[in-house]
Amino acid sequence: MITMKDIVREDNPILYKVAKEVDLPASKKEKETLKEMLTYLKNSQDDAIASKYGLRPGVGLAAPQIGLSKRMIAVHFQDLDGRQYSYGLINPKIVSHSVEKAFLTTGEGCLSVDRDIPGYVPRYSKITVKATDIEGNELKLRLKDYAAIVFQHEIDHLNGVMFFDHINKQDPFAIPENSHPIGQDEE
Ligand code: SB7
Ligand code: NI
Repeated sequence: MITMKDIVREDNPILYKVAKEVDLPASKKEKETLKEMLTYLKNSQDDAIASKYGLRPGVGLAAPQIGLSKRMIAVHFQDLDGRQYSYGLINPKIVSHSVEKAFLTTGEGCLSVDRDIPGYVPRYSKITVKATDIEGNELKLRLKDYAAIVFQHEIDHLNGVMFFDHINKQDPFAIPENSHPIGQDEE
């Protein structure tokens, strides 16, 4: 079972490397790891299990965050309209994106970062992602707003990019160009 002791922190160079493509079909071990990553997310969102094992709640997890430099991510969350997203994905790729951006009014956090880093993180408001799921099916997902933000946070981890890399250093709460807020005060 994956717990916080398995999660590498921001001082680990693996988080700043470009992760390797997974050869398809994925191995049994790679698929098991991806299932474990998804289980971490589900467990972390169950109050009883999370408090028993000291899990920080997470909506996504990328393989480099457990010390594995391979292009695999897991996501498990509901968007603001209540739509459930639960996927383990191999070699996810953003194949197109909007010009328009979006940002969470609360900023972002990361399981690999043990401190609050305030500021808006500009993301594309719409993306199309192609990936292979755990069963080996090719998927094409059209995502917007909150869902698009979560997927971009995870895919960034595969490219050695952290959420704080996107925050405006001069003015962390400057409204990004061409963007709309997501969260309490949206629309
Ligand atoms: C806020 C949090 C996340 C994504 C987008 C906005 C995920 C946090 C958990 N992770 O560290 C996953 O990489
Ligand atoms: Ni993260």
